[in-house]
Amino acid sequence: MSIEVFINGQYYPKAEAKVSVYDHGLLYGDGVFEGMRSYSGKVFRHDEHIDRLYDSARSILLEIPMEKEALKQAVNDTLKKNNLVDAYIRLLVTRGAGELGLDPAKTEDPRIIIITDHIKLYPQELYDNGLKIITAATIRNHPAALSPRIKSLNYLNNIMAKIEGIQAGCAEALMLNHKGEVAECTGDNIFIVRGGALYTPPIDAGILEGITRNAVIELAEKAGIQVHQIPFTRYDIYVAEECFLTGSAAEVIPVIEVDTRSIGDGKVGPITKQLYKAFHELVRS
Ligand code: PXG
Repeated sequence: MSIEVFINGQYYPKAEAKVSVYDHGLLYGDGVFEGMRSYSGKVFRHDEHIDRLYDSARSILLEIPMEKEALKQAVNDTLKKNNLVDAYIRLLVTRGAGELGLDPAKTEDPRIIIITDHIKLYPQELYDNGLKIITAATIRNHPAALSPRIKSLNYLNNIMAKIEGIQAGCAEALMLNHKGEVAECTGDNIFIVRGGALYTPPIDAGILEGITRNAVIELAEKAGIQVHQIPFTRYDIYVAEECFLTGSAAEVIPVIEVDTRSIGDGKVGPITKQLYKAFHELVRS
């Protein structure tokens, strides 16, 4: 059976799920999105994702023509319609179609699109043995230009860095902020371990407030691991004992090399393993 895609209350087979070429989401990247996961039929941290979507939309003056509860229900219905239990969900809201020109007032009828499918960002081998990453020359968007807290349909900033990573033979790339501090990776937040404590950049380092990041912070604190959300530089990563990334698609994935430096002893560390295990238990509970 083909995947059925939700667009503004109707379902369309994957091949027929289309929007106008005049949609400002396509013309200008004008819109917002969420990438979420369901486990055993339940969307992980559904409310948090929905809240972040509405906050992204509010900050770009885009009014989502649907109540939060109804949208949540539509996500669950779309999963059911596709008989998916362990799935990836791409929820997006475009500004809608209209005349050419940047002015959002030229558009009407935002498109609400729900795609439920599968995603596999990294092969299992990388979860077992860890990822190698490099620092991209492309810095993360300056928060005064476009806040990295907005999950907008314009991901070119991250895509430019991702290309740099791929060209260097790495599946992910680290991005710094305009101050030269560590921000995040192209589609994942970053954590390091030093002296048995966990460090991750604060939100005002210019990052997306990852929902997986927040879940891992809670799990660490519950396990009695100290968590510090403070700015740090690449130096701190190079001398760290462990490093890992978090994201809805990636979940928790170890990093064993950054900019050709082995992290710790170059093997997946014990705290990374502990939090990986705790995260998998959490999403399946
Ligand atoms: N930083 C950025 C820039 C992201 O795009 C994260 C951090 C992690 O946030 P969450 O809330 O997911 O823990 C993201 C999320 C994809 C894909 O299709 C990307 C993300 C999530 C899901 C799918 O590559 N990035």
